[in-house]
Amino acid sequence: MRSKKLATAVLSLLVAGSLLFAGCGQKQAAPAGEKKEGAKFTLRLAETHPPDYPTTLGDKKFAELVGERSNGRIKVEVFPSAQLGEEKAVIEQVQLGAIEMTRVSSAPLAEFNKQFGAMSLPYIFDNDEHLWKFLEGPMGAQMLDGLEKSKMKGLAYYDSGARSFYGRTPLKSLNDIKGLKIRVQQNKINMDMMSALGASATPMGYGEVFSALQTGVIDAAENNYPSYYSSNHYQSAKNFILDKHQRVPEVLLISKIHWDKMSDDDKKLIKQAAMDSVKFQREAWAKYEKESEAKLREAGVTITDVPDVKPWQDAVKPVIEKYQADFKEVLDAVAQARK
Ligand code: BDP
Repeated sequence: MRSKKLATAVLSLLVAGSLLFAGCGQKQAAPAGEKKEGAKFTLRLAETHPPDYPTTLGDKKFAELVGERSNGRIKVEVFPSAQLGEEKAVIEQVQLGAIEMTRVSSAPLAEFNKQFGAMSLPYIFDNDEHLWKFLEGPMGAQMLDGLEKSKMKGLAYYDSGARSFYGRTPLKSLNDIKGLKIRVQQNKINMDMMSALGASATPMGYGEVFSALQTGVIDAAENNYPSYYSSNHYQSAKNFILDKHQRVPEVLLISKIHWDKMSDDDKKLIKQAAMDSVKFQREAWAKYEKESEAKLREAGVTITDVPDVKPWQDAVKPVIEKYQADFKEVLDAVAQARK
């Protein structure tokens, strides 16, 4: 399945790459400056989730707004279902300019831009309201702009709810997490978090988790309701425990190589369309979150509430302590957003 996906990814890249500048009558990637002054161009946007998933719906809304506002001159083409590759590989391609845009989780971004690591620290946000107050504040904007150092330009944040554990064996309390082999998103904070919980971390791309759970290569993974449901992970990991250890925002971003080639008017248009797609994405998120929870319950998944997260917070304290100094600026802003 993976190699077929990879072949499709390579093919899509080749096809899309050769079509990219077809509107300008060119076959090669344009040199800097080419997209200025009303140029016609296409931006491919890589998305890991399926077409009906709320981040993909946000991407499509963004594409629609860009199309309308540029009178069809700028086309955003969304490639869902990891057709262009897994997130980590896609980010590398975006840095190189081989893929123009992507929507990714902050977690893999952390390996390319340190500040985003803070978004994987457990329990730093009290709830969604707190998270969004932070994201919409000055530090949220600064982090998006700070991606320029990493050859990308952040445009907007999308909702991703809270992440919780799910496994093949019953998960009723913190104790049940101990000793498990758990798949994590690829960054070092997640590795430390699993050690703090007494589990062993197995980092891997999202697309590999389904078969890893099925074959028992891993015992457990963690995610929000929408991903747990749409990825079918619940079919072999039927025990979900709502510990809500992280709120990891999604990021819509563009390759700096392509961003720098655009006129100021086009940059404004793209940035505004991204920001205007957020409300739609968050509504789609809220709706899908409820629907996926209902479908999971219907499918007979065991869902355990965690009324008191204090023991979980205590267990992961060493992780916060380890990274406190590194992420001081971000954590100060997180504290500020709580007020
Ligand atoms: C989902 C994110 C997706 C990540 C995935 C993961 O939307 O971008 O790839 O988690 O766990 O919630 O890797």
